[in-house]
Amino acid sequence: MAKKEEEEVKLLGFWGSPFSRRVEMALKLKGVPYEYLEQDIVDKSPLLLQLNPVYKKVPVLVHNGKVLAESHFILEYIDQTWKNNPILPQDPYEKAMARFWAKFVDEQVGPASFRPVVKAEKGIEVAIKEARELITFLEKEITGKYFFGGKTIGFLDMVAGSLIPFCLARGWEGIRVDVIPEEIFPELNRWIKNLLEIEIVVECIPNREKQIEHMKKVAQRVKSA
Ligand SMILES: N[C@@H](CCC(=O)N[C@@H](CS)C(=O)NCC(=O)O)C(=O)O
Repeated sequence: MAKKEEEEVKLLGFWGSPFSRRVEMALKLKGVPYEYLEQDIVDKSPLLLQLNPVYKKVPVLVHNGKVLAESHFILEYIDQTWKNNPILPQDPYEKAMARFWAKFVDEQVGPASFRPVVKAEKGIEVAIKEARELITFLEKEITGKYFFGGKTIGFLDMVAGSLIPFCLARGWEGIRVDVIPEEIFPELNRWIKNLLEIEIVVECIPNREKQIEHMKKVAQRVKSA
């Protein structure tokens, strides 16, 4: 019998990047072995620039010579290539909604949650209020559900789960800005606890102290830009 050809899966990522971490979650959930190539996202490697000349960002996935960028598309590619443990819902409406909320998380919730620390032009209080107004939509979405994906983690859990538990819920320790306190967002905090029961999620969450130091540097870099 012909031996199945070895698959080549490489991931260019950065330890503190939620976009990289969600791709690792997906690969781990599918049980796909991969080689991880840690990248410097400030002083970028020739390899990163060569593989992602358009955005010059991580994550980049290389599968048998095929190169993919942008985490949402990478997650979809992984889901369609390795069919076990589905990530996206099969139902067309549910699938569209998972994509809708994932886009909302990355384009709205993420930047708004960083604004209180890095670019609070209208002041920290206003920036926190604006971020919380957006997060309220997610609080409503997760109410009554174990995960956004139902009983098991799915697309939106990976997208939101790579951003919220270690960026927002860590409360910007050291800077003392808590965007998502339990009193205001009990359902999301319950969801975070559910996520933390999943081994592959925990494996993908960066070290707390390292993350806090990193976020302080990011805030400084953005402020002085
Ligand atoms: N939309 C992209 C965002 C990726 C992204 O922002 N990656 C950051 C790391 S967290 C990066 O590589 N930044 C380098 C830069 O902005 O030059 C995705 O979903 O993959």
